[in-house]
Order: sequence, then structure tokens, then C-alpha cells
Amino acid sequence: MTTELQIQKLDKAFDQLDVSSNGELDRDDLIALGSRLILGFGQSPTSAKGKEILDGYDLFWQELARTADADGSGSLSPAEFREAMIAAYIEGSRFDTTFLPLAQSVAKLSDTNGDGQIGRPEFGTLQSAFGTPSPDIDAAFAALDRSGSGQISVDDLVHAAREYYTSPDPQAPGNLLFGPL
Ligand SMILES: [Ca+2]
Ligand SMILES: [Ca+2]
Ligand SMILES: [Ca+2]
Repeated sequence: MTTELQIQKLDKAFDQLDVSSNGELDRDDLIALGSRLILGFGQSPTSAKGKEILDGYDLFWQELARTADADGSGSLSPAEFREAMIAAYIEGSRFDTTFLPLAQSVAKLSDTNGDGQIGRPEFGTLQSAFGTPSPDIDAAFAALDRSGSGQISVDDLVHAAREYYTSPDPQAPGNLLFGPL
């Protein structure tokens, strides 16, 4: 059973991922988002970190397209995307195989000095790539920095991503990964 909350989060995710804003998600959208992240953090797409991100988005796309492109158009409608995400990551057990590696790569990219922590400026760079408006970035940071230390650990960020994309729990802090829903 997928809840309203889960569907709300997936619909918001679709809008973020549809970089070309044409109402359909395709591989180019994901590669564009990956490139935006890489360039945002001052890396080159051919660097080790850059390649890891692009490979991660490619794997994610393959997972989504494998079963979900019902009309064979090479792109996913919001409904096809929702079904694919539910099948793979909410009802299915593919998260650790085709989503976790991507979430880890993105979190590691965001930890620019490699100390395992992500500060507000790095978090802002990350969120800007996803198109998150500034007030929402502040709200997301406050929700995820539960100790109020001014840092979010790489592990906590990855955990928040798992909660955002899969959890039915209305209290999960990760629901606020991209600000208030
Ligand atoms: Ca698109
Ligand atoms: Ca399609
Ligand atoms: Ca850091």
C-alpha cells in the first residue's frame, strides 16, 4: 500500500527531475541534473567524482525505464515515474542496488572537504542543483541538522534520502529533505 504522503513526495521528485520541464522524464533530464550537481561543486564530468554521479544517474534511469516505460516512448510520464519508483523502491527491494549508490555519490560530492559532514553552504549548492528555493533550503537544513551543530553527516543525508523516497512515516525527518511538502 502506498500512502498519500509517499505519492506527494514522488510527485515533487518528478518535478525536480524533469529538468527540461516538458512533463516527461527521460535520461537526458537525469544526466542534466547530474551535470548541474557536478558543475555546482566545481568538478568536471570526467573526474572520478563526476563519473560516479553520471554512472549513478544512468543506473537509476535504467532501473526506471526497465519496466515503467509502458508506452515505449523513451520517457516517463508522472504516472509512469510514480509506478516505477513504487515498484522498485517502495514495494520492491531495489533501493540498495540502484538508488543507494547514487545517494551516496551525491552526498560524498556534497562533502567537499571529505570530513564526513555537510555544512549549510554545501547543502545550499546541493539543493540549488535540484531547484529548491532558498527558504525551503533553510527549512530542510534545520529539519535534518537535528543536533543543531550546523552540519549534517553524509550518513544522515543518505538516510534522509531513503526516507524521502520510500518512507510512509509522516514523522520521518527525511520527508523534509527538499523543504516542506
Ligand atoms: Ca523532461
Ligand atoms: Ca512513456
Ligand atoms: Ca565537509
